[in-house]
Amino acid sequence: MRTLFGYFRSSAAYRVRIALGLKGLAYDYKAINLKPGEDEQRSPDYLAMNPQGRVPFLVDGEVNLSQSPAILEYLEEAYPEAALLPEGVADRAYVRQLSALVACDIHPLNNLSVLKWLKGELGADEAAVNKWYHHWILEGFAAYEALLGTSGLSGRFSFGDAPTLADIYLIPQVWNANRFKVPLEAFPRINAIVDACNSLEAFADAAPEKQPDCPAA
Ligand SMILES: N[C@@H](CCC(=O)N[C@@H](CS)C(=O)NCC(=O)O)C(=O)O
Repeated sequence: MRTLFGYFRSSAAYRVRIALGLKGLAYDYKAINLKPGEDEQRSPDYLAMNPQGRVPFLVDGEVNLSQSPAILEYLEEAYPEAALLPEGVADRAYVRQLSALVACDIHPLNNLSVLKWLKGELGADEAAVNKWYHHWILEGFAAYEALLGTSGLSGRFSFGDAPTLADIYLIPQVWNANRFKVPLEAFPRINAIVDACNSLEAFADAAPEKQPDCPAA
């Protein structure tokens, strides 16, 4: 039995959906409604399973995991096909470098609880929150775009011509950027990779719009 607890708009859950799709692993999807006012992530039942009260959460047989980086690494080790990391040690580190750029330096600054705290505790208005959001994405994507250019390692995808963990982190972050109307014209390499990824079924099927808890689905 394999169950993914997620939310259609959660980019961390989106990462896991892509990885499960690329590896051809079937799963049940349980939606946890993060919408302010619903806050199902704070329900006693969910907190008993995942005390951090965030998504994603994966149950894979006896294995129970939160934190998308841990889940992705677990999936890669437990189900090596299709590989999401390249062969060589230095190449693997490069893919992890790009992944961490998104996972550590962009996403945590822009996730729901941080935005709520900026508004609620620091009194930031909508314009200030948007400015904050745009800043961290633009700064992070500028570095990602530059690395794609200088490394000489990118191809159709962030590394070479097959999708890796780096793309799995990048695509949901781009979806978030589009949602918040962050202008992405300055990032032609990233835009080309987005098109390449979204032409693959695993990426397309993992999109927020395709999830059963998406109101428009
Ligand atoms: N580092 C975590 C981040 C998880 C996370 O922040 N998830 C967000 C949705 S993308 C969440 O559940 N937020 C609920 C909340 O902040 O109350 C991961 O990668 O899994």
